[in-house]
Amino acid sequence: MTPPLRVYRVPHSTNVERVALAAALKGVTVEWVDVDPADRSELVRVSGQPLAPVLIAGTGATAEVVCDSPQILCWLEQHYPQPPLLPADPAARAEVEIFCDWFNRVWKLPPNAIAAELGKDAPDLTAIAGWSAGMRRTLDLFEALLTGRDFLFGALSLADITAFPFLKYPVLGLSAGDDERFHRILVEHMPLGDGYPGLRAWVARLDALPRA
Ligand SMILES: N[C@@H](CCC(=O)N[C@@H](CS)C(=O)NCC(=O)O)C(=O)O
Repeated sequence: MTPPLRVYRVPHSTNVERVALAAALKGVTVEWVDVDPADRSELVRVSGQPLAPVLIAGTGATAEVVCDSPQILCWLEQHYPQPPLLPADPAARAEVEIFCDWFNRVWKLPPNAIAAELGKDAPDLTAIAGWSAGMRRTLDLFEALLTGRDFLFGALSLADITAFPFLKYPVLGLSAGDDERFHRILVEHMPLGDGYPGLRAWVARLDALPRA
């Protein structure tokens, strides 16, 4: 019997949505454990850190605990290889892996920096304007990647799953009940105007996919 797969989540979480998308595409049933964002004690108890998502595979002393959404996506890909979310061709696979790494370690920094700055008593508006301009510039990169193709690297992959929960904000706006500063920043600092048809169509395509 397949051991139960539990995933701890908080509401409106971008990183949780990555896991929900990948699990649904792979037909994996997830037992969601809802965590109150104001009380992370259960997350800390099960994983030693306060951030969601956390995946727990199995039960008891042999249970595997995986933190950090990129690690969880990797775990799902290894344990549930079908359908693959990484290309079989090594060069194409490396391109997707490099994109995901860039997205997680570089692209995410400006919106996080803006959120931290806005939390200060006297935010540095010049610094915010610089980070904001950097975010807007990346919109052109995503639009270019989507030229003549439906997904960022051709076929649906971890690149799309990794980026969509963040890039959906300027297209879809905030969902009901979502008042997170970080999400508002994603809406406000990536204005699309009348442009970015490829990005808009891609967001609609991804949003139509199931969630576990
Ligand atoms: N690198 C982690 C980041 C996880 C993370 O930041 N999770 C957010 C929800 S999307 C969270 O729990 N934030 C804690 C907080 O807002 O207090 C991942 O990709 O899973």
